[in-house]
Parts: sequence; structure tokens; C-alpha cells
Amino acid sequence: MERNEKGEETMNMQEKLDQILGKEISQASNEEIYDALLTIVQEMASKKERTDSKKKLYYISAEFLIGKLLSNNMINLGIYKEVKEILEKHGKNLSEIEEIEPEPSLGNGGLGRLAACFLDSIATLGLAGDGVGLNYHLGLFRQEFKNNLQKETPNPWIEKKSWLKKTDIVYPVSFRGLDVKARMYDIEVTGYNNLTNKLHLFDLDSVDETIVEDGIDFDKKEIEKNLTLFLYPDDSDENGRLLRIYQQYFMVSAGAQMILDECVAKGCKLYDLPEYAVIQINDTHPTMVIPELIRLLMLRGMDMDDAVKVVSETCAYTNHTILAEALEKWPVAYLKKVVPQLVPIIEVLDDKVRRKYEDESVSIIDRNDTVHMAHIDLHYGFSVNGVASLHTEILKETELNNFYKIYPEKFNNKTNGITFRRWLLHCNPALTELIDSLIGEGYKKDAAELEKLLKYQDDEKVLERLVKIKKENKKALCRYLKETQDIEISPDTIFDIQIKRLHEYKRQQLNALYIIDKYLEIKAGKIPAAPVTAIFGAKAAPAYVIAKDIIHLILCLQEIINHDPDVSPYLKVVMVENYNVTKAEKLIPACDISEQISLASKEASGTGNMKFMLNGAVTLGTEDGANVEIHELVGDDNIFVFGASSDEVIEHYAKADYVSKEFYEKNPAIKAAVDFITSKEVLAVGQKENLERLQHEIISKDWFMTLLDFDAYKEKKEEALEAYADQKAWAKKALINIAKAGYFSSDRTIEEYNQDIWKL
Ligand code: CR1
Repeated sequence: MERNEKGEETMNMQEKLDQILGKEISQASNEEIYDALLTIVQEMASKKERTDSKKKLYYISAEFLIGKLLSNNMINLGIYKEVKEILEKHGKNLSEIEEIEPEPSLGNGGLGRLAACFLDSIATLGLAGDGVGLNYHLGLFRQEFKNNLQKETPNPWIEKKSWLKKTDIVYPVSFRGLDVKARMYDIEVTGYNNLTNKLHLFDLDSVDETIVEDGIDFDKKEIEKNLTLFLYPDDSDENGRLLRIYQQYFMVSAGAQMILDECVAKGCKLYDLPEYAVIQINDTHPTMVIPELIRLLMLRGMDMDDAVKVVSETCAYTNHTILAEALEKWPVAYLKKVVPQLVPIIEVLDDKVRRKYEDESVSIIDRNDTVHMAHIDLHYGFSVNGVASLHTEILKETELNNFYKIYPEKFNNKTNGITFRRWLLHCNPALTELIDSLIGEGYKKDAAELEKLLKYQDDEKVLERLVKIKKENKKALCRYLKETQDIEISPDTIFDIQIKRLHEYKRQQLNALYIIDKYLEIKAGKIPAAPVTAIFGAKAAPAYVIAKDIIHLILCLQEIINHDPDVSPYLKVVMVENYNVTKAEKLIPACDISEQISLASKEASGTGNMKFMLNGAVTLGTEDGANVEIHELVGDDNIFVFGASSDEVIEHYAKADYVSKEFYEKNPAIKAAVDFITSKEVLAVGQKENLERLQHEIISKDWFMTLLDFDAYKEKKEEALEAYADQKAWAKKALINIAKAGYFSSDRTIEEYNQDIWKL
């Protein structure tokens, strides 16, 4: 027994574990130990629960891609090392125990992972801020590869004993002709050496997983049974789109009721709501919270003008994309079918706008009777931010220029960030240890201190240690890929990694064309100086046909190239199955070259780029999103930048003068690579229909200008591969990237949100 500050006897970690297990640690199974640790962590976390302060942030988001929680929580509670050592002493291995935890499948990509990093930083900074979202039983989907194609299956992740706590709190939610109850579940969010916040996830008791059959198909009309089954259910038909409206309204109505209840419980008069609550609307999915709050305030006796004013002073909006198709628009007819109670409110909101501004382009309901959700946020929120400086500038000058002219004061930039607890301390313990030994641990609370590393940029011993750590991480990844996918790769090759959702604008197809070009060169006898392993990880939205075709092509290339004895000593291709946070944590520390090759102007920020940089990978990228800021920080010598600039790209779109076919016809290397997509080699392992469709898309459309940047990409990539040969010079680049990554800590981002927007 030990004593606490009050002098009471307390159990140490070992005693606690023994007690919960009821047996020696060495006698317990990994499952039992996992359960016991879960109990201990939850108990410790709830003791740090925040006492409510007057003003609180509510971060509403359709996605929270939180990743596994056990280790991260133990790090944040300061018990990770101790537990690891105790387990080791008894012959147990913490990483094997980590494997038992299922990864919560509550997000899709950067937007959801950002929300999770933000929750971590909010708690770490000791701010009162909770997440609000939905409890999807079967998650996004699980990706499986069969016949070189993506297959989707459900991704159940909720187990009897988990981080999710069922509460008794229930809110009524009404749809047209259907009343349901939203039950709140909570996941504790531990801060690093600080308080515990909550992630509130709403759910419906009647949801029935057994209605899912044949992959991820289910009856989209059985709302009571399907409402919280999947994140982003297929919306290629009307019922799918209606289901998304059901989900969104369910989330925001329950969330809004909870917010009002909490504020009232703190003594808030409803007119003072903005002094008690600030709501950050994460992309357009939660936009209906604005009309819903107005409706609820009116039900409680406020007149509409006052309700509009109060809500407008409470809500702030983050834009995460300029892709038109991602900015949601709902036909009024759909809203009438699901949430008719919101329609008159939205009509009044539109009417107010129309009276004030003549400009049709800023209206909420357009001439086709479609509601532009972002426009609600822009008019009736008090802040709108982009997620990297270039992105915010494009919003101001181009995409949302008409709004910027009306509300210049609302626009602000908040360059994204990542939590270093997960993306360095947890995923790269060896690098963390090296940094600790060189500059102390201050950077864990103040990431800017990483710059202290700069003084070691010519220290050969330090650079050698960096190289060695990278090598070990690469070996670990090799073992992992062997175990999980039976793929053999060599840690002595350059690991070139592109992991992110699959989307044409991210241009995985450009990387694939480069690989084909390389393959053809090797076949023709041109042996590359350094062998490369090209690694991909990506899920494609189930209804996004071309994205799935690109996965198909990459899987075909993997099969052809890895089995070709002429080529595979110099080039291998790996497509990681079911890419998720857990896999990212293994891939990122093992990366040499970080592929960030989106068409300039299209990637709002990117956050993978920051994670790679922090782990000592060097970026090969376009001047897009946060790459621009990475470039500014590390300087020309420590990044490989190529391709058309965002201004040039925007001009091409404006003039509609980009013709991919011209590049295809004029450039023999491009022609050969594109033709290869339907060559007999690829057709022997792939599907004709998919490959022809993809090839046709590239030649006749290529909306994201892959061919425009092909030559520049190839040239820069060769330059990077050559530079790698000088290991010392490369290690110096890696070190400078790590040292300059402090700016991308989500602690910095959250401090800025709080100073400029939330004011907690
Ligand atoms: C953007 O594509 C950005 C994240 C987080 C994504 C990516 O560039 O890093 O958001 N947007 O801000 C998105 O998913 C639906 O939009």
C-alpha cells in the first residue's frame, strides 16, 4: 500500500491489477488484463472529470475518428510506462494487449481524425469542451480485398465491455410521422496531465444490426432499425439521402436539447446562451443545429428575431473543403419528408437574407428549391474558418468570395494540427525517447520547443540514431504486413507512402501512373539506383465508382509487380487492407517519403502530411493545403515540391482549357503508362470493365489534372529518391522536419480557436 496526499492508504498499480484480476498477472489472459486496465483507466479518468465552468464548447461532428483508446488514455493519465513495466515483469506484452481492443469505427478521414485530435487538445489545455456525435454500430465499413477489388463489410466495434458508457439521459426527437428517443452514450476524453472531458454519442435503442445482409446492404426505409447503423450510408438513391437527413437531425436535435438543458442547469437565461455555450459546427453535416436551436428557443417562448440573434452568436462553422459536391445541399422536398418542422424556419432565414442582399448566389434556398447548408452557417454563424492558410485564402478570394464581401469580419484561418500524444509519444516511442534525451520533455506541453533539436542537425551521432530508429520502425512494419497480409517487403528499400481516403483529387492515380512508368522502365532494362516500396492505404466510398477502380488498378499492379522477378527486386507495391488509425500508427513512423500530391487548391489542409513530418519523413508534395506551410517552415532543402500552383489550377478551371487528351497524345511516357492500364498484363489479373472505365476517365476527363503534373511529379520523385542515397543528408532533412513540426501541434490550433472564436 502507498499513501496519497491526504495520507490515506492507496493501492499501487500492481495491487490494483492483482485485485481486479483476482489472480497473478502472469496467470491472466491478455483479454482479462485488457478488461482490468479498462476498469482502472475509466476509474482514474472519471476522477479527473471537469467541474463545470460557466461557458462551454460543444464540438458537433458527424465523425470522431478516435482510434484505440487504451494506450492513449494511459499516456495521458501518466501510467503508461509503469503499466508496461509491470506487465513485462510478469511476462506480458502491452502491444499484444493493445491488439485486443477494437478500433471504434466512428469516422472516415481527416475531418473525423481532426475532431479526435481536437478533443485530446481541448482536455489537455484544461478547457471545458465536449464532443457531440452519433454512435454508429457498424461504423464506416470494413474494407476487404477480393479479386483485386474492394469489398465492404460491416465493421462492428462495440463490445460488452468498452469505453462507451450508457447513460439514462434520453431526448425525444420527432421526424414526420415518427417519434423516437435519442439515448446518450459517453466516452471519456482524457487530457494529457489534465482534466477529463466527454464525447457524447447519441443512439437509438431500437437499432437492429441483423437487418444488414449481403455486405453492407439494408432496408433504408426502416429508420427505427437502421438510423445509427452506419456512418455515411450509401446516398446514391433518394432513400439513402433521406437517411442522412434523419441521422443529421437526430444528432443535432438531441445535441441542441442537451446544450439547452446544461445551460439552464447552470442558471443561464436563454437570452444569455452565448455566454454559456459556443457550438463549433464541423463541416456542414451538423448545420441543422441552427434552425433546430431557433425552433427550440421559440418553443420556450422566445420570438424568432431574438432566437435568430442568440443562435447566431452561439454558432461557429468550420469549412473543410472547396469541392462543390462535398458542400451539402438538400432539396426542400426532402426536408419536408423528414423534418417538416424546420422548413418554415429555414424559409424565414432565407427570406431575411433575400431582403438584405440582392445577390442570388448567397441565398439559402436556391431557384431549384434546394437548401445550401453552408449558406445557413455563413449567414447565421458568427465565425467561419478554413483549415490552412491557402485554403482560407481560396475561400475568401474565390469559393466564398460573395460571402466574404458581406462578412469580412467572420472569416478566419485555423491551420489544422495533430495531437503529439498519439502521433509521436504513442506511435513512435523510440523517437520520443531520443528527443527526450536531447532536449528534455518540455516539448510535450509546448511543442514549439522541438526547435531545440535544430542544434543537432549536423551532429553525426544524433543523425545516425535517427536513421537507426527509422530502420527499426520499418522492420516492425515489415513484420506487421507479413503477419496481417502475408506480404514480404524489405526494410532496406525506400518506403514511399500514400495513405488517405481514396479520392480523385488526392491523385492516387498519379502515383499509380508513376509506378507503371517505373515498371516499364525496369522491364526495358533501366535499373533504378535505389529500390522502392510504394505503400498505399485507402478506403473508397462504396458508391464512388472511379475511386474503386483506382483501388482495383493498384491491387492489380501489386499482383503483377510483386510477382515479377525482373522488377520486384527494385519495386514493390503494397495496398494495406482496411486502412484505419491503428494501421496509420504503424505506417507513419516507418515512412521515408510522404506522398502529398493532391491537385493544388483542392486539399483543404491535410493532416497526414503533419504526422509524417513529425515522424521524420520528407514530403513529396504539391503546393496545396498545409503543405504550403510545411514548405515555409522547413525551407526548400527539406521538402520536394512540384506541380502546377493553385493559381494556375484555378485559372485552368475558369478557362476550362485543360484537355487531358492532349497530354496523353503528345507525351509518349504518359501514353505508355495510361495504355498499360488495359494491357494484357493487367487484364490478366483485373476486370476489363473497371480498367477501361478508369482509362477512359483519365484520357477524356481527368478532372483533377493528373496528366498535367505527371512530368513534374516524376522528375521531383527521382530527385527525392536520389537524395535518399546520401543517408546523412537525408537524416538531416528528417531532423529539420521533426524540429519544425511543433507548429502543427493541435494544442496550438486549439489555443487559436479558443482565443479567436470560443473565448472560454
Ligand atoms: C479535407 O479534405 C482536411 C480535413 C480536416 C477534409 C482535409 O484536407 O485536412 O478535412 N475535409 O480539416 C473533408 O473531409 C468532407 O470534408
